[in-house]
Amino acid sequence: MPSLKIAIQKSGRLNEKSVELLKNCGLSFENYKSSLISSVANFPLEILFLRDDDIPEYVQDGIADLGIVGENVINETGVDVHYLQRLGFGKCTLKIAVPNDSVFAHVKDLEGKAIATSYPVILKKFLDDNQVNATIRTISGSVEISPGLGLSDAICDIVSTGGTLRSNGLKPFADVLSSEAILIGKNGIGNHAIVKELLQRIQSVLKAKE
Ligand code: PRT
Ligand code: ZN
Repeated sequence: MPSLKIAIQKSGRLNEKSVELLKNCGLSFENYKSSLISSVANFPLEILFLRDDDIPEYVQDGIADLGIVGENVINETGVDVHYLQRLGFGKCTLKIAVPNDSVFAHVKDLEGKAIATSYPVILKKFLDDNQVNATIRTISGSVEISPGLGLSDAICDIVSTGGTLRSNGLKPFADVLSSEAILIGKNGIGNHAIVKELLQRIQSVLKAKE
């Protein structure tokens, strides 16, 4: 049988858990070292190691058949892909946060304010849904320091423990999106025999963890 391709994160917060999940499914392969692609010795699958931001589009365009990536990244890229399985790791929440001393009480209080984020698409939708007009300042990293620098009145960023917010004098203000790692597939791939077999194995691994 010709093999399928699954894209996972090359390094970062989702890499280890993605590799562990596939290994727990009985797949035998080398984790990313220098090559960006590994073949699985005992299953018709190849593993592509990519930046997480590229995974949704690779799957949408069919360069990879499957992918493991955070829901936040899927929503931000706005791709048309199929959700095959929620994976229960990489859990986090995209939140709006404000300086500890700020007096904002309602989302409406963000009207006319500047919000820094790496998630302009998701934030825009949230603000529109709440009928709030605010300036979105898109920055690619270190979003948490922008209120302290006078660049924004609030931020919208991923929070897990909340430690980063606290150490930057910020407090959570509104939840925008809950996220976890998702197994996605290109449209129509769900009925493929290899995908069905992999899904079955993933579901038993997840069940054993319950
Ligand atoms: O290199 P590449 O582009 O592949 O990776 P990346 O640097 O863009 O992403 P990475 O590895 O940091 O995160 C991958 C995915 O993990 C994210 O897209 C989320 O789906 C998920 N995830 C889970 C998180 C966190 N938890 C998290 N805490 N992603 C980021 N953070 C960051 C957050 O941005 C903030 O700076 O951690 C900080 C906050 O953490 P706490 O614990 O202090 O609240
Ligand atoms: Zn990334």
